[in-house]
Amino acid sequence: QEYIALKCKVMDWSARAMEVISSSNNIPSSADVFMIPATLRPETMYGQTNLFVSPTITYGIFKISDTIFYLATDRSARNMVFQGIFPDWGTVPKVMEIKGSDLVGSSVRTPLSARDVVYVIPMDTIKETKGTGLVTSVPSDSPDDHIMTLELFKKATHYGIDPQWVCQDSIPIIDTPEYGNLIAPTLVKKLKINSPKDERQLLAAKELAYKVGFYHGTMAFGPFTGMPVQEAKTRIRQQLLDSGDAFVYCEPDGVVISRSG
Ligand code: ZZB
Repeated sequence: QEYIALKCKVMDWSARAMEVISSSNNIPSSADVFMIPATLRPETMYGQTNLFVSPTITYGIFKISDTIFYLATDRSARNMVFQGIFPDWGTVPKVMEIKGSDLVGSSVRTPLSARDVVYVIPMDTIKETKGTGLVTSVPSDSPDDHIMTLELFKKATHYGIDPQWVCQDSIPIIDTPEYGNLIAPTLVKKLKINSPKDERQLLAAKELAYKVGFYHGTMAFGPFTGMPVQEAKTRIRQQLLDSGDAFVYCEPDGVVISRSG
């Protein structure tokens, strides 16, 4: 599986993350830390409105240089080691750990997004075993992201978050003949999905959104407006790689690398 790993620079840490990081003393205050969500849909990056972390995952922070650090799961870092992403081949340059729950409320800059700076919010259904364990929220085109956003806003107290962190406006970025320019909210309504726990319907909605978005979608935002998604996808992917805002991250299918880092 080939993901695009996006470099989202931390603009502000949550109070809790700030405490953990400054007490560890391993990251110079002048350094940039990037949270690294992994996506299969670079063409949707215009529509990012939040960044999801799992409150129950412990993430690692990895040193790229004296001034650049990446934040992702240990598991993804062990894969990155063999892909020339870290400075020394074969070595995981981990400098510290931080809990996902501590990251919530931080803010990051999101390359290409109409929103620019977005808040980090929690998502319980993130899998440790996939991607980098961070997910960029695109509620216009991802049914999972749309329903999680609604849930968090409705039950902010239960999730221990400030409702203002949850972005309420999906950005129309892809138009489809079948479901208009906000395919995820449309499918969530049509399939009567009420909560992130409606796993079966969410899976169906996701598959449909992937297919219709890719085969019938036309860009409705940004420099490739009017271009079919199939064509725009490779161009936007390349643009993100060329600008240095993203890198390719590959995951061996079904293989678990168990070497400890
Ligand atoms: C932005 C985005 C925009 C995504 C969209 C999807 C869609 P898949 O589809 O199951 O193979 N993701 C990435 N890592 C994780 C994780 N660890 N746990 C849970 N979800 C994860 O997985 C790939 C997609 O699932 C990724 O692409 C990411 O969300 C999320 F408009 O990134 B995506 C119809 C889907 N649309």
